[in-house]
Amino acid sequence: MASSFIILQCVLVVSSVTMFVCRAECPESGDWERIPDTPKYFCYALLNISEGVISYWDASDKCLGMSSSIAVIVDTRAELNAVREWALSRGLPGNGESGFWTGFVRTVSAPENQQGILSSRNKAIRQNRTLFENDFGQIVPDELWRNESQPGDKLDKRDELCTAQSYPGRPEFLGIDDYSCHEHKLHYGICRYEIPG
Ligand SMILES: [Ca+2]
Repeated sequence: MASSFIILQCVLVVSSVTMFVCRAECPESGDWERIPDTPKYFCYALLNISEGVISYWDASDKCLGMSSSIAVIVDTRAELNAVREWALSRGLPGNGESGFWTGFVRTVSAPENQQGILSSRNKAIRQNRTLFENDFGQIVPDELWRNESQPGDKLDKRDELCTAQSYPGRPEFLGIDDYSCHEHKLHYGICRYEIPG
């Protein structure tokens, strides 16, 4: 359980009222770090880059195994940029399309039919931003999408249910895109851990 890894730092505060003030920290096991310009109750860890790119489901599973964390999610574009810059500083390759998975997933699949045709209904599903949610059922904030043509710019056999920050070394590509969760173009993983409040 995550709680077994929590370290409580307690300090004795002597003032008009004497008390102990305790502050939770990042999990002790693993390379967890705080990232400047992100909420102070989150810790982040970059999954092993040397293992190469992985599927979203692998990234999500690995995070779950690390203090019950999740594939990174953010609330704002500025926060996404802070995570991007931190990951680059920790060894995330910045020279290609592969970046890092974000924990927003489309809840409804929209494949082509057996004849390889995408129905207008499924095309609309792919382009429906409100169908992409995080683990807490929160819809992707609009400002996180990379540009107006995301999601659902690919209308082929790939049903792109997962999301990632791609081209991490290119600031002009800041924002998330939809990708197939497990094939074609894969990404690296970043886990986010929430310090219990
Ligand atoms: Ca896309």
